[in-house]
Amino acid sequence: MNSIASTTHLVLIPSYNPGEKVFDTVRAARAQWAPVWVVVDGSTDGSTKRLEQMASSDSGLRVIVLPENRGKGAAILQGITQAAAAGFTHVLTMDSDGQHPADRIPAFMAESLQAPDAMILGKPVFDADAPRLRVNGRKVSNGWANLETLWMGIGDSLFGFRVYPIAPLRAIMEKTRWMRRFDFDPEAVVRLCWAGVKPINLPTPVRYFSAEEGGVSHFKYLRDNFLLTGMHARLFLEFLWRLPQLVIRKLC
Ligand SMILES: Nc1nc2c(ncn2[C@@H]2O[C@H](COP(=O)(O)OP(=O)(O)O)[C@@H](O)[C@H]2O)c(=O)[nH]1
Ligand SMILES: [Mg+2]
Repeated sequence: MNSIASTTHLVLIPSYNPGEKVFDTVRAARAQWAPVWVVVDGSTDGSTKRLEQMASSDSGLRVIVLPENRGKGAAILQGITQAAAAGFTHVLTMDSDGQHPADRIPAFMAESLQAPDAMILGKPVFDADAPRLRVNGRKVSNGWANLETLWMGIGDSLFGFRVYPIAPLRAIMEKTRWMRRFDFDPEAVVRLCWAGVKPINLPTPVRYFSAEEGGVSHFKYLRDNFLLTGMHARLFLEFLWRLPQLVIRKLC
């Protein structure tokens, strides 16, 4: 494989009952980059064994298996803790279900190598199949995230194709019990902005697959919108407390 090999930046793919698409997703990521780590989060769909088989013949691929499902953020925290222990400084997170474009990995990594203190955020470019409810729903989360950071430049609060500097992300996650499920992506960008990590946004195509095409989603509309609303309520209260400091930073 002619993928780019790195000792500082790795691709991290959290995975929970992802369906068939995960195998192509991992192959596509590996074609671009090494190492790629998959964190299997208590999957029960048989994907674990097949992923472990793939890793057994590929030194650029590692599969970390967690015994029970704890959520996307919890899986990412596991991954970045082990990545830091292995000497990595940055992770590119991407979904396991084929929605994110693996061919953008080198461009995101190059941007991060240029600006290692920044976070590189994908800004989704939706195809015609994207469900309107999801596209419009994220405008609400984006509005809150921009207010909570006084418009410091978050292009999209929910999109999971991103490069994070590991150290500040870990420090933030270790201080809270939240950010373990679908509240991970928006809370991470808001808190990293508060911590002074600058966002760089790159337009990124995102695909939506029908169930017949192998599309799988674990987003539950009521449960997860409830989680996201509670998260923005928490962040908004903390924002009020941080407001003087944020205004000073904005003006300087
Ligand atoms: N580790 C882990 N990852 C998850 C879990 N739920 C979702 N993910 C990851 O988050 C990505 C986005 O979730 P998904 O269910 O596809 O939501 P959607 O794309 O917003 O409809 C998935 O592709 C997985 O990579 C979970 O419970 N555990
Ligand atoms: Mg998805």
